[in-house]
Amino acid sequence: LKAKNECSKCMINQDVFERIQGKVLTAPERVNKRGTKPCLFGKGGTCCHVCNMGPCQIVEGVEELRGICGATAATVAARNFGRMVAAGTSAHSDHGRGIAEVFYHTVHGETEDFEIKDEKKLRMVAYYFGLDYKKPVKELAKEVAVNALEEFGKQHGELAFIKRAPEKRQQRWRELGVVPRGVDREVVEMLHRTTVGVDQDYRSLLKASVRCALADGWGGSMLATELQDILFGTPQPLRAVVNLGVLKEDMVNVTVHGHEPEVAEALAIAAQDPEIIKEAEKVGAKGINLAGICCTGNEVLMRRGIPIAGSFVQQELALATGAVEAMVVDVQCIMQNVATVASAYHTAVITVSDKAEIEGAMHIPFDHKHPVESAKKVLREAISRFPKRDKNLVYIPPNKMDVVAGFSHETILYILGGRFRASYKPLNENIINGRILGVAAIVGCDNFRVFEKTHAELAKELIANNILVVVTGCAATSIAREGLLSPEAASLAGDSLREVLEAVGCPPVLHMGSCVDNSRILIALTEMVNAGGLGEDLDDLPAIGCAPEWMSEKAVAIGNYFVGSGACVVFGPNFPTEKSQIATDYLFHEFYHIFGAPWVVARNASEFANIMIDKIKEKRKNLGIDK
Ligand code: NFS
Repeated sequence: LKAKNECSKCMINQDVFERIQGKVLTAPERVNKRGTKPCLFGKGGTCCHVCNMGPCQIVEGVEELRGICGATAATVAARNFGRMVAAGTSAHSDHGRGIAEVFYHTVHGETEDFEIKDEKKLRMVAYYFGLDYKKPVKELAKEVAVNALEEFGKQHGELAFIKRAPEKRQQRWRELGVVPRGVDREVVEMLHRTTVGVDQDYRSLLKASVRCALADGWGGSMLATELQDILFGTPQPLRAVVNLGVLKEDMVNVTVHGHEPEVAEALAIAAQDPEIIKEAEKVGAKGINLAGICCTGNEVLMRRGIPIAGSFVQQELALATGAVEAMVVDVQCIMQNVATVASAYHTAVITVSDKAEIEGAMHIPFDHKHPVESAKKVLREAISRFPKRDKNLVYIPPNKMDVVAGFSHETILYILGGRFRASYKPLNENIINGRILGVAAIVGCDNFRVFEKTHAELAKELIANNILVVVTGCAATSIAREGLLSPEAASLAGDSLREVLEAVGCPPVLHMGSCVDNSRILIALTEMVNAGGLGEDLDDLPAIGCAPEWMSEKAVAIGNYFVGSGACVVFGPNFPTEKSQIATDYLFHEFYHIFGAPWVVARNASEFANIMIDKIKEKRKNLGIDK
């Protein structure tokens, strides 16, 4: 708690902490109780637990401290890194498969609740699948659905969206033998390679981890984004509000937490049903207030302008307001403790996915063929809890912030290029003439072990240096809380960037969506290459990515597909292979020669900023535009 009686991390007033202290134990307290130092072997990647002779904690360069099987620290670190990439890829890609199934049900008439909202995108995706994209929509959509599902189980050839990368990048991948064949195949192969006694060369393991990660970025995640856009609409800039202050005292508050937008979309439709509103009014509420948490929050913020109550680190606090009737969770990033916190209030934690149940939560299985019916069941449960709300326990912090979100790469085309000249050319021109120094992505999680506001401080530093910033995931929410996602924040930008932003009226930090939507950034970067003047491949661009507070394995997969695609990635405050200098050097130096981009680590906001600005300047120099 800082001087302002406010947690610098999640901006929650001291009153909330005092109220919940002793009542429920939350993650920040757990961090304190556990001490601040986690196991260094585990943290640095050199604890090997893939067989029953261990776990072996390995010290690099000490012969007697190799694994029982003889595994070196580099092998173990590379193996653990590969396993993180495989797990991360599986998560976002299974999300992609989930949405592909919803898409299949919808276009085969098995659910009437959803429909095709973006026909243009449907035809674009069909084109990449090699289909006759001019066919009537209904017929084409069925073929796209089948092809999308097949991408996951394909055994040979190349993933369809690989063709979307710049030609030169595709060539490099083919020469290196890292083009993903099928999403599931790459995940399974990575897991196989890393079981005891299989791939034991850190170089081979790390190279293979790129193939697996590319299956996420240019495969599962990209499919998720595109199919969601076709089904629920491609985001366009809209105004919305974030932070816990979006919860309402006089309404039934339902937070949607997790990742797949299907459930949240169905809840949004059901919440507008006059019958449901009447039921809410009957118990004395003014209606249903939906609010997002984590990436589900980002999905419905981007498409519907539904407010976000909180990022990953705020999920327990949303419940501790005492004002939430139900927290609906699907998959990913849901802390088990939400069930415990909820049990101290009248709140129901409702799991809806067959893949994710939580002890102490209520399970209402989601019927994918009748999503809105299922959503109504969930809302009725929430409504039934409203009369049980204890007013004495309710405290909704006033903190909330206006944002503009919804910057899909398609809308960036229009905003920067104008209605009649939709292209990334104007952006490239502004980069070439030096008004914009480059582009930086701040992505990934927020993390209870990071005590500074790294995201916002970094974003401020970058825009002050005329770097255009794009954000996704919980990083986006934490930057949004600080007011950087509004056009007014352009005043914090350097002079020349501000001029550009004011001309088009957009914020200096562009919210591009959830974590699967990092695929939008891959496409935006590719469009920059295609627009000309900034080289021929992604590694030529003055662009860089970072995840300053990464926590999930998904972030490692994301970072790895960006590096494999040619964009340097800075991670912090620690790196998962750190206890092996050899494996880390390979990722930090050798990857630069192989993929044209290295991994880097930074510890705090100013270190991040310095590294990122320097790297962008280096690229400008290589392009000969460093006047
Ligand atoms: Ni991304 Fe979404 Fe947030 Fe991290 Fe978790 S919500 S997929 S993993 S914590 S950004």
